Amino acid sequence: MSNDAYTLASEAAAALHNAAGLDTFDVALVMGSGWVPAADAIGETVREIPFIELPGFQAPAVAGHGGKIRVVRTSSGRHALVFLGRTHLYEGLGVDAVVHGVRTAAAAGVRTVVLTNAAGGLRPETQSVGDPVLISDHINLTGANPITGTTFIDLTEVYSRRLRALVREIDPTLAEGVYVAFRGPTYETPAEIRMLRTLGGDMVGMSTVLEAIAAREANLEVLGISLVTNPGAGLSGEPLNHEEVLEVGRATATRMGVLLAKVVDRL
Ligand code: 6GU
Repeated sequence: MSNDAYTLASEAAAALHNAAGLDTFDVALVMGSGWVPAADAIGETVREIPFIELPGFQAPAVAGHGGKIRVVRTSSGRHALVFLGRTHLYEGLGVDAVVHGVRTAAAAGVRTVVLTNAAGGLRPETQSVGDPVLISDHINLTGANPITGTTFIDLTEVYSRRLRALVREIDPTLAEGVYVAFRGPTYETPAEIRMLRTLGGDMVGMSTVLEAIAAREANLEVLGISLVTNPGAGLSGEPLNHEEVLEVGRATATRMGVLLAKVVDRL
Protein backbone atom coordinates (compact mmCIF):
# COMPACT_ATOMS: atom_id res chain seq x y z
CA MET A 1 0.00 0.00 0.00
CA SER A 2 1.13 3.49 -0.72
CA ASN A 3 0.30 6.92 0.65
CA ASP A 4 0.37 8.50 -2.78
CA ALA A 5 -3.20 9.27 -3.89
CA TYR A 6 -2.63 8.17 -7.49
CA THR A 7 -0.98 4.88 -6.48
CA LEU A 8 -3.87 4.22 -4.10
CA ALA A 9 -6.32 4.78 -6.99
CA SER A 10 -4.36 2.27 -9.14
CA GLU A 11 -4.59 -0.26 -6.31
CA ALA A 12 -8.34 0.33 -6.03
CA ALA A 13 -8.71 -0.06 -9.81
CA ALA A 14 -6.85 -3.39 -9.71
CA ALA A 15 -9.13 -4.57 -6.89
CA LEU A 16 -12.14 -3.45 -8.92
CA HIS A 17 -11.01 -5.33 -12.05
CA ASN A 18 -10.53 -8.39 -9.87
CA ALA A 19 -13.85 -8.15 -8.07
CA ALA A 20 -15.80 -7.45 -11.27
CA GLY A 21 -13.98 -10.03 -13.40
CA LEU A 22 -13.64 -7.43 -16.15
CA ASP A 23 -10.51 -5.80 -17.50
CA THR A 24 -12.11 -2.64 -18.78
CA PHE A 25 -15.00 -0.29 -18.08
CA ASP A 26 -16.49 2.25 -20.47
CA VAL A 27 -17.97 4.91 -18.23
CA ALA A 28 -18.32 5.88 -14.58
CA LEU A 29 -21.40 7.55 -13.09
CA VAL A 30 -21.33 9.20 -9.68
CA MET A 31 -24.82 9.23 -8.21
CA GLY A 32 -25.35 12.23 -5.94
CA SER A 33 -27.99 12.60 -3.26
CA GLY A 34 -31.36 12.12 -4.81
CA TRP A 35 -29.92 10.18 -7.76
CA VAL A 36 -29.42 6.75 -6.16
CA PRO A 37 -33.05 5.68 -6.89
CA ALA A 38 -32.40 6.41 -10.60
CA ALA A 39 -29.46 3.97 -10.75
CA ASP A 40 -31.62 0.88 -11.31
CA ALA A 41 -32.62 2.08 -14.79
CA ILE A 42 -29.04 2.29 -16.15
CA GLY A 43 -28.74 -1.41 -16.88
CA GLU A 44 -28.41 -4.88 -15.45
CA THR A 45 -26.35 -5.27 -12.26
CA VAL A 46 -23.31 -7.51 -12.79
CA ARG A 47 -21.84 -7.10 -9.30
CA GLU A 48 -21.84 -4.78 -6.33
CA ILE A 49 -18.70 -4.00 -4.39
CA PRO A 50 -18.99 -2.18 -1.05
CA PHE A 51 -16.63 0.81 -0.81
CA ILE A 52 -15.05 -0.68 2.32
CA GLU A 53 -13.67 -3.59 0.26
CA LEU A 54 -11.63 -1.26 -1.97
CA PRO A 55 -8.37 0.54 -1.04
CA GLY A 56 -8.82 4.21 -0.15
CA PHE A 57 -12.63 4.36 -0.12
CA GLN A 58 -14.65 5.54 2.89
CA ALA A 59 -18.09 4.38 4.00
CA PRO A 60 -20.37 7.36 3.25
CA ALA A 61 -21.64 9.34 6.21
CA VAL A 62 -24.83 10.78 4.73
CA ALA A 63 -28.29 9.33 4.17
CA GLY A 64 -29.05 8.91 0.48
CA HIS A 65 -25.47 7.99 -0.38
CA GLY A 66 -25.42 4.21 -0.75
CA GLY A 67 -21.76 3.31 -0.24
CA LYS A 68 -20.92 0.84 -2.99
CA ILE A 69 -19.87 0.54 -6.60
CA ARG A 70 -22.32 -1.25 -8.86
CA VAL A 71 -20.93 -2.75 -12.06
CA VAL A 72 -23.68 -2.42 -14.67
CA ARG A 73 -24.08 -3.83 -18.17
CA THR A 74 -26.14 -1.49 -20.34
CA SER A 75 -28.55 -2.63 -23.05
CA SER A 76 -25.88 -1.88 -25.67
CA GLY A 77 -23.37 -4.10 -23.85
CA ARG A 78 -21.24 -1.35 -22.33
CA HIS A 79 -19.90 -1.65 -18.81
CA ALA A 80 -20.51 1.17 -16.37
CA LEU A 81 -19.15 1.76 -12.89
CA VAL A 82 -22.02 3.27 -10.93
CA PHE A 83 -20.89 4.92 -7.70
CA LEU A 84 -23.77 4.73 -5.23
CA GLY A 85 -22.52 7.47 -2.94
CA ARG A 86 -19.57 9.83 -2.82
CA THR A 87 -17.33 11.47 -0.24
CA HIS A 88 -17.90 15.20 0.33
CA LEU A 89 -15.37 17.79 1.44
CA TYR A 90 -17.53 18.65 4.48
CA GLU A 91 -16.87 15.16 5.90
CA GLY A 92 -13.37 16.39 6.72
CA LEU A 93 -11.48 13.48 5.11
CA GLY A 94 -9.60 15.77 2.74
CA VAL A 95 -9.67 16.48 -0.95
CA ASP A 96 -7.92 13.24 -2.03
CA ALA A 97 -10.75 11.23 -0.44
CA VAL A 98 -13.30 13.35 -2.35
CA VAL A 99 -11.76 12.59 -5.76
CA HIS A 100 -10.63 9.01 -5.09
CA GLY A 101 -13.60 7.56 -6.99
CA VAL A 102 -12.85 9.56 -10.13
CA ARG A 103 -9.13 8.73 -9.94
CA THR A 104 -9.99 5.05 -9.46
CA ALA A 105 -12.34 5.12 -12.46
CA ALA A 106 -9.61 6.74 -14.58
CA ALA A 107 -7.08 4.13 -13.43
CA ALA A 108 -9.64 1.42 -14.27
CA GLY A 109 -9.71 2.56 -17.89
CA VAL A 110 -12.82 4.74 -17.97
CA ARG A 111 -12.69 7.63 -20.49
CA THR A 112 -15.96 9.35 -19.57
CA VAL A 113 -17.42 10.32 -16.23
CA VAL A 114 -20.98 11.43 -15.49
CA LEU A 115 -21.19 13.50 -12.29
CA THR A 116 -24.67 13.99 -10.86
CA ASN A 117 -25.76 16.03 -7.86
CA ALA A 118 -28.72 17.54 -6.07
CA ALA A 119 -28.59 21.32 -6.10
CA GLY A 120 -30.37 24.40 -4.93
CA GLY A 121 -31.83 26.42 -7.79
CA LEU A 122 -30.66 30.05 -8.04
CA ARG A 123 -33.13 30.94 -10.85
CA PRO A 124 -36.64 30.11 -9.65
CA GLU A 125 -37.94 32.38 -12.45
CA THR A 126 -36.95 29.69 -14.97
CA GLN A 127 -36.24 26.53 -12.93
CA SER A 128 -38.70 24.10 -11.38
CA VAL A 129 -38.02 21.66 -8.58
CA GLY A 130 -37.42 18.23 -10.15
CA ASP A 131 -35.76 19.62 -13.28
CA PRO A 132 -32.41 18.20 -14.39
CA VAL A 133 -29.98 20.92 -15.57
CA LEU A 134 -26.83 20.25 -17.58
CA ILE A 135 -23.76 21.81 -15.97
CA SER A 136 -22.08 24.09 -18.52
CA ASP A 137 -19.38 25.43 -16.19
CA HIS A 138 -18.64 25.83 -12.49
CA ILE A 139 -17.50 28.31 -9.86
CA ASN A 140 -15.37 26.59 -7.24
CA LEU A 141 -15.90 28.31 -3.89
CA THR A 142 -14.87 25.29 -1.82
CA GLY A 143 -11.45 26.78 -1.14
CA ALA A 144 -9.94 23.43 -2.16
CA ASN A 145 -8.31 21.95 -5.24
CA PRO A 146 -7.41 18.30 -5.82
CA ILE A 147 -4.24 19.18 -7.68
CA THR A 148 -1.11 20.16 -5.81
CA GLY A 149 2.16 21.27 -7.29
CA THR A 150 2.88 23.26 -10.39
CA THR A 151 0.81 21.48 -13.01
CA PHE A 152 -1.35 24.19 -14.58
CA ILE A 153 -4.48 22.62 -15.99
CA ASP A 154 -6.76 24.29 -18.52
CA LEU A 155 -10.39 24.50 -17.35
CA THR A 156 -11.83 26.25 -20.41
CA GLU A 157 -14.16 23.32 -21.10
CA VAL A 158 -14.46 21.20 -17.98
CA TYR A 159 -17.93 19.98 -18.94
CA SER A 160 -17.76 18.56 -22.45
CA ARG A 161 -19.64 20.53 -25.09
CA ARG A 162 -19.91 17.35 -27.16
CA LEU A 163 -21.58 15.41 -24.33
CA ARG A 164 -23.96 18.28 -23.54
CA ALA A 165 -25.04 18.39 -27.18
CA LEU A 166 -25.54 14.62 -27.15
CA VAL A 167 -27.78 14.82 -24.07
CA ARG A 168 -29.81 17.65 -25.61
CA GLU A 169 -30.43 15.44 -28.64
CA ILE A 170 -32.01 12.96 -26.23
CA ASP A 171 -33.95 15.66 -24.34
CA PRO A 172 -34.08 19.04 -26.12
CA THR A 173 -35.95 20.61 -23.18
CA LEU A 174 -32.91 20.44 -20.87
CA ALA A 175 -31.48 23.75 -19.70
CA GLU A 176 -27.80 24.42 -18.99
CA GLY A 177 -26.38 26.31 -16.06
CA VAL A 178 -23.36 27.27 -14.00
CA TYR A 179 -22.93 25.19 -10.83
CA VAL A 180 -21.44 26.86 -7.78
CA ALA A 181 -19.90 24.70 -5.07
CA PHE A 182 -19.45 25.58 -1.42
CA ARG A 183 -17.78 23.29 1.09
CA GLY A 184 -20.92 22.90 3.24
CA PRO A 185 -22.33 21.27 5.27
CA THR A 186 -24.39 24.37 5.98
CA TYR A 187 -26.74 25.51 3.25
CA GLU A 188 -26.17 29.11 2.19
CA THR A 189 -27.58 32.24 3.77
CA PRO A 190 -30.05 34.31 1.73
CA ALA A 191 -27.30 36.96 1.32
CA GLU A 192 -24.94 34.34 -0.11
CA ILE A 193 -27.66 33.16 -2.50
CA ARG A 194 -28.15 36.77 -3.73
CA MET A 195 -24.36 37.00 -4.19
CA LEU A 196 -24.29 33.80 -6.26
CA ARG A 197 -27.08 35.08 -8.52
CA THR A 198 -25.05 38.26 -9.13
CA LEU A 199 -21.95 36.16 -9.85
CA GLY A 200 -23.70 34.26 -12.62
CA GLY A 201 -24.45 31.03 -10.80
CA ASP A 202 -27.54 28.98 -11.69
CA MET A 203 -27.30 26.08 -9.20
CA VAL A 204 -25.55 25.66 -5.86
CA GLY A 205 -24.32 22.55 -4.10
CA MET A 206 -21.53 20.88 -2.13
CA SER A 207 -19.96 18.46 -4.59
CA THR A 208 -18.92 17.79 -8.20
CA VAL A 209 -16.38 20.56 -8.89
CA LEU A 210 -13.37 18.85 -7.29
CA GLU A 211 -14.24 15.55 -9.00
CA ALA A 212 -14.60 17.38 -12.33
CA ILE A 213 -11.16 18.98 -11.91
CA ALA A 214 -9.59 15.60 -11.03
CA ALA A 215 -11.31 14.07 -14.07
CA ARG A 216 -9.88 16.78 -16.37
CA GLU A 217 -6.44 16.20 -14.88
CA ALA A 218 -6.84 12.55 -15.92
CA ASN A 219 -8.09 13.67 -19.36
CA LEU A 220 -11.56 12.20 -18.91
CA GLU A 221 -14.55 13.67 -20.73
CA VAL A 222 -16.97 15.05 -18.13
CA LEU A 223 -20.76 15.33 -18.17
CA GLY A 224 -22.37 17.05 -15.17
CA ILE A 225 -26.08 17.04 -14.35
CA SER A 226 -27.76 18.77 -11.40
CA LEU A 227 -31.18 17.84 -10.15
CA VAL A 228 -32.78 21.01 -8.78
CA THR A 229 -34.33 19.85 -5.51
CA ASN A 230 -35.25 23.21 -3.95
CA PRO A 231 -34.76 26.93 -4.46
CA GLY A 232 -31.76 28.44 -2.67
CA ALA A 233 -32.25 29.91 0.81
CA GLY A 234 -34.43 33.00 0.89
CA LEU A 235 -35.83 32.51 -2.61
CA SER A 236 -38.95 30.63 -1.51
CA GLY A 237 -39.37 31.55 2.14
CA GLU A 238 -39.12 27.87 3.12
CA PRO A 239 -36.27 26.47 5.25
CA LEU A 240 -34.10 23.80 3.56
CA ASN A 241 -33.64 20.20 4.61
CA HIS A 242 -31.89 17.07 3.31
CA GLU A 243 -35.07 14.95 3.47
CA GLU A 244 -36.73 17.11 0.80
CA VAL A 245 -33.63 16.65 -1.40
CA LEU A 246 -34.03 12.85 -1.14
CA GLU A 247 -37.80 13.06 -1.70
CA VAL A 248 -37.37 14.97 -4.99
CA GLY A 249 -34.88 12.27 -6.02
CA ARG A 250 -37.40 9.51 -5.36
CA ALA A 251 -40.12 11.43 -7.22
CA THR A 252 -37.94 11.95 -10.33
CA ALA A 253 -36.07 8.59 -10.28
CA THR A 254 -37.74 7.18 -13.39
CA ARG A 255 -37.12 10.28 -15.52
CA MET A 256 -33.48 10.62 -14.39
CA GLY A 257 -32.82 6.89 -14.78
CA VAL A 258 -34.22 6.76 -18.32
CA LEU A 259 -32.15 9.82 -19.24
CA LEU A 260 -28.92 8.29 -17.85
CA ALA A 261 -29.60 4.95 -19.56
CA LYS A 262 -29.99 6.70 -22.93
CA VAL A 263 -26.86 8.76 -22.30
CA VAL A 264 -24.62 5.78 -21.49
CA ASP A 265 -25.93 3.88 -24.51
CA ARG A 266 -25.05 6.76 -26.83
CA LEU A 267 -21.56 7.56 -25.52
CL1 6GU B 1 -29.75 25.40 -1.51
N1 6GU B 1 -27.32 24.57 -1.25
C1 6GU B 1 -26.35 23.65 -1.25
N2 6GU B 1 -25.11 24.04 -0.94
N3 6GU B 1 -26.55 22.36 -1.54
C2 6GU B 1 -27.81 21.99 -1.86
C3 6GU B 1 -28.86 22.90 -1.86
C4 6GU B 1 -28.57 24.22 -1.54
N4 6GU B 1 -29.97 22.23 -2.21
C5 6GU B 1 -29.63 20.96 -2.41
N5 6GU B 1 -28.31 20.80 -2.20
